[in-house]
Amino acid sequence: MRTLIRNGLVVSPQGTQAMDVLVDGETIAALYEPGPQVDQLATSVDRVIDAAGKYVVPGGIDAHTHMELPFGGTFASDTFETGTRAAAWGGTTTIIDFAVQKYGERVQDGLAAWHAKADGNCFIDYGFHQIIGGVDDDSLKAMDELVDEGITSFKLFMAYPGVFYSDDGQILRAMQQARNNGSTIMMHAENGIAIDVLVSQALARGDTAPINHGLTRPWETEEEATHRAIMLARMTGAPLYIVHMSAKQAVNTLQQARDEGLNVFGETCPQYLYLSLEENLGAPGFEGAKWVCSTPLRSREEGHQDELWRYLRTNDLSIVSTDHCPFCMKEQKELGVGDFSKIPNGIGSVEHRMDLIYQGVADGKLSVQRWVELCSTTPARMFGLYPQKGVIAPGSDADIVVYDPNGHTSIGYEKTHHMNMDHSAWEGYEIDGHVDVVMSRGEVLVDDEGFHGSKGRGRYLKRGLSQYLI
Ligand code: DUC
Ligand code: ZN
Ligand code: ZN
Repeated sequence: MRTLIRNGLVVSPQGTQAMDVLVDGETIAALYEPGPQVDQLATSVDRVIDAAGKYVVPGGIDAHTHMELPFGGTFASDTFETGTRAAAWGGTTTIIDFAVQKYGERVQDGLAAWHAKADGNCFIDYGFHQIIGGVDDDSLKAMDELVDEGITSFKLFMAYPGVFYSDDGQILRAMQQARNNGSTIMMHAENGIAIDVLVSQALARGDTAPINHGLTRPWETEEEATHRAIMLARMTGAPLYIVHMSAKQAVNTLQQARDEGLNVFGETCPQYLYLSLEENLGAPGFEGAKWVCSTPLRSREEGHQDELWRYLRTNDLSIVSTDHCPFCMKEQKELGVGDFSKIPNGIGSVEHRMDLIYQGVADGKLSVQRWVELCSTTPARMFGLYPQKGVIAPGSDADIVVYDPNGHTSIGYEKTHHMNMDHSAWEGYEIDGHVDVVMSRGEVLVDDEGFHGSKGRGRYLKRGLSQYLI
């Protein structure tokens, strides 16, 4: 099957260029200067997609999702089937999900359980990071084995004592291991010991509403943990990637470390760029539960959101992922009625990331090149998928999105929603752009006729080491 995408503007971090793209089978075969010489080729291919007036961009890579994550007595409501289908609808053609090693479990068993959930169920390609829930001699050894299996990044938690939490000694040991095997440590940087005290004190006072989730996780708990993680990384020489950053003070600390030349990187998510403690977590009644996630949404009055957009521009934040971790209100978020600490933590966004960050382009906050860099190219390079993914170039997988900057997308539960949730955290968001065509390894999954993908076509991706490390 050969497809020619004609008349579009191909976008990469380096620039935008009018180019016609030839796809042969699963890969990109060639790029041509548009003109009459391509006319003849157009008559010999199987399919021509007209991208006049549109951007042709590498498929989105969401490097932070949690399909079916066990959390707070329930499971994230998207399966690999529903979650990857929704991702494709929104122009994301690769996810990297987090396999979980629970405390007391063998790392390899946790990984096998994740393969059992994902293999044969995905609509798009997928890889795994590994959560290490219990750092000990066995799990440290397993880290080396996993690197050989294409899992080259390991997430540790400074929050959630008694569940995923690692203490500083455990973090130090895992970082030493990563330094030796070339992998990256991903960190959930929040001081969970301090947070647990603040949570018990709030509950004892009778402060049980969802907004207390944010009030008991003040920015200091994120900044302190970020600083500590950076110092531990500095001692070991390990590369560090801090996930879901939301506090401007924490990113400022990261910025200083980057300015000193440390191998430290930061990620943020759409919810921290748009939503806030006051308007969302503080919504009347139990409504705020929709937006309970960790790190929490921050105060708009304090100006975190604007600062994060700025840090995206200056590359102090390098990637936008979603931390997609959806829960329904009914029977899931509702577990926390009368006790905010029992609300499962997470927001579903995997379907909307490309649109929401494109809106930053439409609003003049980011260039279109930076959009592609943040949502596709850097994730590919950071997590060992480049140049198979993250770029439109000969030899790369034909994961391609045709995006219409003159189109429009109304996000809402009744409108564009395909995630397995009973509400949308993004209800009412209007986007000045539209995902027109989504292609994954040469196969059109989404076009103006609807959805064409099939379950199980997505392949497991064995990842290499990060390209950003020395
Ligand atoms: N944060 C969330 O909001 N959900 C899952 C885990 C996490 O760290
Ligand atoms: Zn986390
Ligand atoms: Zn997460």
